[in-house]
Amino acid sequence: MGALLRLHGYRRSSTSYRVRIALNLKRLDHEIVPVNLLAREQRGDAFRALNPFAGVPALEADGVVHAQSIAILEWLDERFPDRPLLPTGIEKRFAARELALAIATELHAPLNSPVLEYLKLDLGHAQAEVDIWYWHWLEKTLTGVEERLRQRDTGDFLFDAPGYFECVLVPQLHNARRFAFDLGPYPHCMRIEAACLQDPAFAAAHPDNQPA
Ligand SMILES: N[C@@H](CCC(=O)N[C@@H](CS)C(=O)NCC(=O)O)C(=O)O
Repeated sequence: MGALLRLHGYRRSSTSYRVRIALNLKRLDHEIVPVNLLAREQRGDAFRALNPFAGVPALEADGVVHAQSIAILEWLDERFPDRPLLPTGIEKRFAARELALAIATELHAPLNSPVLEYLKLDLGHAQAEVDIWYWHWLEKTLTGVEERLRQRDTGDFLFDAPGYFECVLVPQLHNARRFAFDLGPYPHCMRIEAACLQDPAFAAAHPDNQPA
């Protein structure tokens, strides 16, 4: 059942942070291989040979490389069923995926670093305009997430313990704070974040606790 797991990632990448949390929640031994996005290592030939999407994370498992953080979360649960990230039951599993995918596809995707770089460097937008773009997608998607959490009468976590959804939510809120976004209107999101940050699995995955 054991496997040699090697996570290629960057400490401030929210998608890498998702997978770090998942590996810690599932208590899977792994090695971290830092990829310096600022030095553009992800766009070099060596990294592209590993991951043709030229982004982090990439998870090597016994020599096979997996890319795309959400697919990696799903793979981890299928490959290592102990301490599952997804809850039991079709409706609960749906709820976790619904919220996680809202963040991954409607929030992270338009705010991802290559998109912001394209807006600024290729299309010539000023940083102030890029900030407006960033806040716009945060507000739109977090409003939906917050309302869904309210409808579900959520407590400290979406369900009984942190898992799939929390792996995606917490890194995105970390990024929102870096962009000085006011999270005040999203009390359910902030309550879940605060509870998660008490958990050693999340603390160990935090960007401040990673190698450079
Ligand atoms: N959809 C991919 C996105 C991967 C991605 O683009 N990650 C960012 C960091 S969060 C990255 O590597 N950016 C590289 C770049 O800016 O060139 C995933 O979920 O894994």
